[in-house]
Amino acid sequence: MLDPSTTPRARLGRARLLLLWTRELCAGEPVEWLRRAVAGGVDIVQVREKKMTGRELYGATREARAALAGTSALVMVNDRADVALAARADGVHVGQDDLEVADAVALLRGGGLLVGASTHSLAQVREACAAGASLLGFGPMFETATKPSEPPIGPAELAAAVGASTVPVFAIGGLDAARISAIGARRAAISSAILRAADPQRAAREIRAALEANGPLDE
Ligand code: TZP
Ligand code: MG
Repeated sequence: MLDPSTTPRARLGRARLLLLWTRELCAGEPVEWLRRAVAGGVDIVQVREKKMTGRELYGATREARAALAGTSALVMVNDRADVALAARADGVHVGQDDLEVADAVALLRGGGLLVGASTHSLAQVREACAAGASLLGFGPMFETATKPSEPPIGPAELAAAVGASTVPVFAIGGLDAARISAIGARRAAISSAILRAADPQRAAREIRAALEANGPLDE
């Protein structure tokens, strides 16, 4: 577990494991699953709720913040910069169909918030870095029921993305500990393999160990 007193940016530099938290995917009570996952080694929680209204997403984000108070976990909000600001989250995560990275940065950086961006190609990695993104998701590495629409990307592209990026890159899409070992990822963003687990703390711990076994972080 990281020190909660350090800045979000410093914590991001050492972060390995990002959890996409979606309540309906949890195999048990969602806030308990969140707490247990963070106890197992999750560094960043992205509140990802595609079906919620803005007010509900605000409520879920506040709930995550309250549940994780006293831990060093960062809390980010998927899609909605306004909700991230209102709920005093640590940042927002935007995809290729959301606000542009530069606009999210312009809105949020004054408050010191982080802007994460989803990328699916080297060109998008370079573009997001140039626009001021603080962290990137890159994938999908494997097919996943969580986001069925995109074709998988191979491990060689992941290595190229990490090399091209000026900010931390989190591999995403259908990952578990074995697949992380197979593709050599040092950082990952994960939903099902933790939230669907009977023991989310153990799942997070095993995934984190696989990430660490792939080598040290550059940042
Ligand atoms: N973007 C690409 S794959 C994905 C997102 C949001 C979902 C990751 O979830 P899982 O269940 O770990 O495959
Ligand atoms: Mg989005």
